[in-house]
Amino acid sequence: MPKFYISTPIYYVNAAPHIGHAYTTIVADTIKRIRRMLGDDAYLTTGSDEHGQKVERSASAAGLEPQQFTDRVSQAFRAEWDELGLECDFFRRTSDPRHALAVRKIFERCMANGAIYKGTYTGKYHLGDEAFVTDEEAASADPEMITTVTEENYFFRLSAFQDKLLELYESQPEFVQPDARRNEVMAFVRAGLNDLSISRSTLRWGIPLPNDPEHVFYVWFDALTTYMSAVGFGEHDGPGSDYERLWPIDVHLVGKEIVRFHAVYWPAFLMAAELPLPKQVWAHGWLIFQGGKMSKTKGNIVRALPIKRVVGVDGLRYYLLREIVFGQDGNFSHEALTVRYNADLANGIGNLASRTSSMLARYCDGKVPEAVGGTDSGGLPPLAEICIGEAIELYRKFAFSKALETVWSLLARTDKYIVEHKPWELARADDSDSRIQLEATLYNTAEALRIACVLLAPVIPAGAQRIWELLGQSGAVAEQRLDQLRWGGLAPGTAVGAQAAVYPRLDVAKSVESMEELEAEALAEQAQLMGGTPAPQAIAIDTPEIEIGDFAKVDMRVGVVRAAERVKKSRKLLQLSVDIGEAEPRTVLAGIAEKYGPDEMVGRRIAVVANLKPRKMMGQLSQGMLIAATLQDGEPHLADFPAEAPIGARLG
Ligand code: ME8
Repeated sequence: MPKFYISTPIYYVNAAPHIGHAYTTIVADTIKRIRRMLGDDAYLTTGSDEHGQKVERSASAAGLEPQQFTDRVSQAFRAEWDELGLECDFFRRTSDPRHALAVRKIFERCMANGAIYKGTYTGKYHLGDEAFVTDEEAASADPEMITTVTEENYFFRLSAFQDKLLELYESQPEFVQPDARRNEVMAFVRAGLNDLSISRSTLRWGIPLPNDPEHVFYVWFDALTTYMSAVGFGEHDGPGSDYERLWPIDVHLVGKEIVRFHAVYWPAFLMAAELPLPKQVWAHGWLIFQGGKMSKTKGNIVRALPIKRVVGVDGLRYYLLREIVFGQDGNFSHEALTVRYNADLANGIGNLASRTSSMLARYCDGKVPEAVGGTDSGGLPPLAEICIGEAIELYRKFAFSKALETVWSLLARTDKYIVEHKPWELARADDSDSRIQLEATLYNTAEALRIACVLLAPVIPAGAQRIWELLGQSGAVAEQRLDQLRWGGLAPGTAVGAQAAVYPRLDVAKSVESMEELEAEALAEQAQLMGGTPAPQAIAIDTPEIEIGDFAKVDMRVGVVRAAERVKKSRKLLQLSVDIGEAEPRTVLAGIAEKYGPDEMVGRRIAVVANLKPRKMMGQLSQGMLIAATLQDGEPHLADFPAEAPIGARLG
């Protein structure tokens, strides 16, 4: 059986999981399911990227040791993938000692081949990407993210690999995909490569270098190696091992912002270590929300679990794969997601499934009839065969949206076929010719549905399994082979399953509201996850220094709460009407309802950030933020003022 091995990036633990992470992991899970249904022995690896300065900083902000902090956040990622039903075979943490074995082994091989040297380097450094950048890149980056670093480091001789890398992209055009990303990578390499700093002596939270334990590996040399350590490289990598069976990997699936690390650094490291290269790096686009790429700093983040709780895993998966053209950026919207769910899942395949099963129950004693003789098959058998071929080909190219369109064309044709043949009239007509026609019509309908169901199993696994059972099929639909799917596989006489709504229709407005509500709660829970309980020792303030001008940008005012009420169905949110001396009081939503009741709030003088960009929560614009401290108990403690504090006075 051919093997197939795919990875997602390993996610940083300095942010809790959001839908951008879920997107890549869902797509990777879908690809794995497709490959398995094409007969491959398919594996998926993911994990968490836990070393580095940012994590050290986040851990200390949470009052935890880096290991404790990363244990907690890494577990949140793992739990998220479980709850979304994603079938990850390997989850590798960079803080796992087994991972260190792999990093050291690659390093030693690179060293033995002369690709590593110790030197001093001064350069512009991007704090967000944790990488040295060119002057040009520094100029176009957020200036706050750029700093100058001089250090004695170990360097990887990346500059020596320019020709070999270009040869790789030329000889294997599929190595970086899609083509736009390949061109970008090639232009970057053609422009000349700088050597790469791969160690730090100023950092403790990392893997010590085997030859110089004062240094720890820095970021990409460490992180990229996970794809190999996950399958045992450096630990059990001899004959018969997972490593031997699965490496080289077939696809690294990544977001487009990290394509360079995967398509330039990584193959260069492996070339230097004389190890087999990945077969492909596939870089997808970004989910855009509220006008930008989601980011913790911008606060424009959406989480996957609140969505799953309202539209189910299939609703989320279907939307991401159907609505967003894979490879391109795509806007995320709760409303578009729900509308899509209703149109294609509830009214589309869900409705066809319940119509089909109820007609089989009513007219055929709950059994699949024979399709002998009888009626015109409405072109369904050849259309189904074409769809099978096309969907498989499109799936292989990761053109998910088009593949789904193809399957929906079969579903639409089947709906039309029912309307044209009116089984209800044939059933009433009580003659043998009508009976034959009725049975043939229902057979063709059920068979088209079965084929669509198998084709869709990688994308909407839960609903596909329900439809499978509704059609009386045994076992798991996921065990079916896409490439062996043919018209006519439905056996006459099969007893169909009990009827059930596969995808109940949703009220769009209410569903969006529930998702936003759950989102606000998830946000508060995740803030707690990241914030944690401070350890009892003295805290160290190690946030970067700012200029007075930076502070002056934040306009904080004394306000008084004029009215307060709980936000319906939310445990955490209070809606406040806050007077900061403007003509009209503002509406501010605050996640404090578990600590403060509405009555306690009215008349209270509080500190409000008055120039924060308004944020929509639960369909309402929140026009400010209250200042509160989170102490050991994890609860918010409001900063407040005595009654004589003048309303509207500026803090600072
Ligand atoms: O970059 N849209 O980790 P990370 C689509 N640790 N995908 C998104 C997204 C969005 N808005 N936001 C995040 C790292 N992603 C490194 C990787 S790999 C050896 C080390 C997804 O936590 C996308 O896959 O910042 C992106 O590449 C990844 O999350 C970045 O995750």
